[in-house]
Amino acid sequence: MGPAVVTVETSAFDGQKPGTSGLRKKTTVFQQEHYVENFVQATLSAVGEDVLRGKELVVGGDGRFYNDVMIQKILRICAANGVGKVVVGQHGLLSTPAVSALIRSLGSAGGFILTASHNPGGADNDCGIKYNVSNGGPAPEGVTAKIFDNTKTISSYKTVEGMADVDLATCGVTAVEVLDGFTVEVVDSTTNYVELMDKVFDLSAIKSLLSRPDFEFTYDGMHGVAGPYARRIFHEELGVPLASLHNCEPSETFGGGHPDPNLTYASELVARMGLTSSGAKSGASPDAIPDFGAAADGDADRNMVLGKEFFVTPSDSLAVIAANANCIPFFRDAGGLKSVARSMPTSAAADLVAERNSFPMFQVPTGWKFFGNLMDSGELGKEDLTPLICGEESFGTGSNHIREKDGIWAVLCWLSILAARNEDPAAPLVSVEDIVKDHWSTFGRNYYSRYDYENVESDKAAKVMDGLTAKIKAFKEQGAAALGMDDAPGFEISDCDEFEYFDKVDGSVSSHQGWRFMFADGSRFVFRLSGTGSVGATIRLYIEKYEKDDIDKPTAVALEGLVKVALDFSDLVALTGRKEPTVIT
Ligand code: VG1
Ligand code: CO
Repeated sequence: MGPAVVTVETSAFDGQKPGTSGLRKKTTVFQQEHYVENFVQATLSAVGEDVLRGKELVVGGDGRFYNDVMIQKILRICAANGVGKVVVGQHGLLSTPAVSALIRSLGSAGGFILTASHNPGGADNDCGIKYNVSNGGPAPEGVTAKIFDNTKTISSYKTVEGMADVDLATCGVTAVEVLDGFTVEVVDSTTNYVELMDKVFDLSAIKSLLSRPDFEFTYDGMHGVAGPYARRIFHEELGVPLASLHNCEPSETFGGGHPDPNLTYASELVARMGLTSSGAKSGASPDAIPDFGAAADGDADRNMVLGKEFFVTPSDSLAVIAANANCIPFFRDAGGLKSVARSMPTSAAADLVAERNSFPMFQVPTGWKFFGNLMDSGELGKEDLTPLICGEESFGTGSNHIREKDGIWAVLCWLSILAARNEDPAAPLVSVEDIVKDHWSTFGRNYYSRYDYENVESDKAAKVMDGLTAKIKAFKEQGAAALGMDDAPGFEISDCDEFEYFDKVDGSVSSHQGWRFMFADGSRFVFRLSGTGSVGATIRLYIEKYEKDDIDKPTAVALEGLVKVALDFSDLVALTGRKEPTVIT
């Protein structure tokens, strides 16, 4: 007897709700019988059997523990549901941006990405699944809502009994005998992505920069899936010695670390770049510090960029890339950048670039899925807003070359800008710090910081947020006087709300996207609850203050007063018992 399609009875699991970016839970939760199958079936049913019949899907992940098991389950369920073909990255590895790129170049119907992104991996940590649609981007809210509905009512799923595990170690096509015919093609994880980067950038200009004797480059793959891409691009294409590429071997547990590229978790790289976890100079000898350092998260869609003894905030990075987009052939050849978009909590630095260039700026809720419609605006019959650069304060930057944020792309953007500023090999090196400071002196500086309070008990977090909702209501009804801020002279809230986004392209509305408190001078603080955690609640506090001329202060000094006001105002310390945040960036 060959493999046969069977219907397996199951019952619904609670909480299979896709968050900011897919479904994320403890690995032990994913390991429960039927758990993965339920979610995958709910997804395929949400997309529609008729839509997927005979079509192709892409599957790959960041190499974390249990991905291999999930991939084989997905293959069986796809086969049983009439999907024609699944393209899988070799060894099951594909970065999030590479999946987006593959879906687009192959014209696939969509894809599954197995990752909990920046969350740690391993038997005691997290797993995740996200579904991307045919434009290569994360499933929009309409689709994720349908998936969640299906998970609540599911009573059976289809799979193939007797189908052996497909060998993912060797590239090539495997035909699996099932009712309608079904094939799996294992592809090299990096080739398609590298070809795309070669089209977007002038790699030879970057290669010249990297060959300067006074320019040292270093990269940290954080033991995630960025490693193989970094080796292919930075080493094989651009000539960077392998010794400069650290932690570039994907590991099931990310080497026991937290694959989140920020000042706290990328501590190895941060120290190598001459900084401490607060972003201050560590006092290491500048001669021994590289000129450029970068890191990625588990699934390689995030990036952190550092200069010698210098941290570039993601919000500034977005603004600098946007201001210098013409250094990059992808933008230059299309006649220059047409618009910029950022998530609401991201600083307004990019807005100033948009204003100066008279192109539109869009502010969307947190999560990459909201950028997709802007990128597809032309195809959707609206004014074409592309080429477009998008970014989030959470170390995510990207453009319409794909429909996800892209960690390696962001590094290549920075290298392109550096290459353009350093065309004369005999002139002294223009550094990352020089470029950012030039930017500030032109546009002013948006001092910015994010405080994360991880793993707060959910009921305590809810109390903080309920308090903020009540204050917004009081402000709307009775004005600023009702906020009781007399002990904070100089800080008068000029407006506040719960952010709501109206998507001009498809007319959808997304409400309750964060609590915003604005001041007359453009300063603000914002509170949000994270949608990517797997236990308890994570409260994020975002603080921003703009200075036109006073651009040389340490961030902590510039924001001190505002942080105090935000904490007093929210009563966060008393309500949660947390005196200090878990991470400050
Ligand atoms: C976080 C970030 C958000 C990002 C999301 C997914 O979401 O704040 O900007 O898009 O992670 O990134 P939240 O809901 O926890 O604040 V990734 O690289 O983890 O897929
Ligand atoms: Co990620």
